Amino acid sequence: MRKLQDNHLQILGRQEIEVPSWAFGNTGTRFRVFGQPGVPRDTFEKISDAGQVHKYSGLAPRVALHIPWDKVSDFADLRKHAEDQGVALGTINSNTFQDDDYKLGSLAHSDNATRQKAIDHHLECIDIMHQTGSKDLKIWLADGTNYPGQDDMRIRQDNLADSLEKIYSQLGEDQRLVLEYKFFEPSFYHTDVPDWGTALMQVQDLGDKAVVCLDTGHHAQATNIEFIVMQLSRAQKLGSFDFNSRFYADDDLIVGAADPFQLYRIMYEVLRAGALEADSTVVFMLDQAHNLELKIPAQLRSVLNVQEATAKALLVDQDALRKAQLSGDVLAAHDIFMDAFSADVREQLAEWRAGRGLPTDPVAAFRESGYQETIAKERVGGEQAGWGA
Ligand code: PSV
Ligand code: MN
Repeated sequence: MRKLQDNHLQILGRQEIEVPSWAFGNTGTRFRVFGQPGVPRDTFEKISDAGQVHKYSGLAPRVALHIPWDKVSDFADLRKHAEDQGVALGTINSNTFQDDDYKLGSLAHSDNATRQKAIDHHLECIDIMHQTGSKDLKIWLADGTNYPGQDDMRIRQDNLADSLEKIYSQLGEDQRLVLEYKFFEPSFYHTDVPDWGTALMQVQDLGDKAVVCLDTGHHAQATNIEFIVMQLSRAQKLGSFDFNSRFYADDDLIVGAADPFQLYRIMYEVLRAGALEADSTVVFMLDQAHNLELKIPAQLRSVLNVQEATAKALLVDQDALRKAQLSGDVLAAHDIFMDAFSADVREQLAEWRAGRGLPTDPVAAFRESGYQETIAKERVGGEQAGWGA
């Protein structure tokens, strides 16, 4: 069985996976949101919970925020609180999908006043980024239509380009605009940014500081996502990942739970793209909702799943693989690729953790810590955070 070598361990040592603040709040389906005791009542408590994920895994040093859900009166205070918990504030996600004014769209809207409101929201997000020290402004739009003829798709695409240009022009020197696509939902007929091709065209028109976010749950069944990773990287527009897994649509389940083999294939193309190199600018993030399971251990499981898939991808004997490919030996090439996937890296990763003063089993260590019981006891009263807060 192939074993992780020093150079692999070095790469694993610098892996960082951002966790989303919204993973710690109450969520559910459109039928029901189930509450859990101890769920945060404000952004500060969400950050404290996120700090636990990093404390036990050593993999999650940043927390992504969603505006306005995570708006606080003093972001300097929040930044300091994050530092005290051993983490930093990361990607700022805008939100133009929960306001009546955006019923028919936001940045692509045909009405200029509504469009301006959405642009202004993004400028506010940029202001916040200056206070939090965040580098990325991530934009996912619910814009689209439900019925053929409802609006002019072409004009909307031009409107979107114009809105993005206005936002892009206000970015700071080291800030980026990251455009996320999703093939449907909440719109069912057409979506204004439905696929990587549209996202790529839009960001290519903007400039170097505009890149694409690939959310693994945002594709049709059987889409070859690793191909998209490769293609965006060739275009130098692979900006970030929202990791999660799906059985049907945008399920937002634990990454690697539905299809560990797909996650491995994605991480292999990530590796091939140089996105695990020290100078890479690609950001890795989770975008998940934990409706039934406890949230902190679920986030821990998720970052560990990404690490495990990465370790397996690192085990691919790339020289042997290329040789087999060039000689046209289909089965040998496939065997080499599968061999790394079949390797059990869990023991080596546990050793790696022990060497860094981390618990060999982070989920068990968290469970034994008593943190979950403490927050359940202490966080009473007030309104729990959830979808939309
Ligand atoms: C949309 O489904 C999405 O994936 C976007 O990333 C949002 O920011 C996130 O969910 C949370 O609403
Ligand atoms: Mn997402």
